[in-house]
Amino acid sequence: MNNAVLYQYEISPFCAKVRRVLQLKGLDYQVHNIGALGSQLGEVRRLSPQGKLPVLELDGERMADSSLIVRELERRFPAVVPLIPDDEQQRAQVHLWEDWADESLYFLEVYLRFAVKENRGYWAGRVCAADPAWFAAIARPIVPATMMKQLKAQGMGRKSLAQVLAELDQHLQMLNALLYGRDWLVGEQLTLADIAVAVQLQAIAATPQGQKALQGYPQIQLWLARSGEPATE
Ligand SMILES: N[C@@H](CCC(=O)N[C@@H](CS)C(=O)NCC(=O)O)C(=O)O
Repeated sequence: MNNAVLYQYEISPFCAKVRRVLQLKGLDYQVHNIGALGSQLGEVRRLSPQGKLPVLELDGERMADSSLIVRELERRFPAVVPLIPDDEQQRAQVHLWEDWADESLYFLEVYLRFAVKENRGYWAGRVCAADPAWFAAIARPIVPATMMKQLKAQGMGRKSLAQVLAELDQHLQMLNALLYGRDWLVGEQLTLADIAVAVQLQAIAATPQGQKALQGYPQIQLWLARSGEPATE
């Protein structure tokens, strides 16, 4: 591979999933961070028809959607131990775990970032981190309302914090039970299942409420440290 560019929202867990896979495969890549301005100016729509990130450019060819990107990376750069197992039942399990992480855990995380009053200022700032200062000043106050609109349409945004935290704890109890006596979610080594769930949980753990929820589950924390992105500082 000559050239890989990851177009990303820096705080997106889907972008973290792709970064983790690129890193595990030892592939060099550049990162192009997009902020609220790029999104507003249609930069993201020009990169992908769904208007979502991540988008990965490989030797000039662009692909969107973290699940499709990871499968394409697996096809082009197979590892000795595949991230998506050959065994059909294990593949099915990986698929279910990834879908659950992307479609369920993700919205808990968006809720904790933007529906919780004391968190939203910080995360709105992170969304605008790649923007010029003048635009960030305009966009920061608007970002939480935009996220809340999406969250309400999805349904999670209509729940109370107590309900969302109860839901999160239920998920953690389930994960804890399934990890009992095991190192990995599927089979005997790291797979995309671990990565997909870990990047969402790491995003959840980056909020005070998420971090507190995880404190009761040391087993999950250990697995998270093995599976997710290594801490940067
Ligand atoms: N299924 C997609 C989901 C990607 C996604 O939802 N990305 C969010 C950022 S975390 C996004 O680009 N949202 C912009 C929007 O929905 O307009 C994937 O796995 O890549």
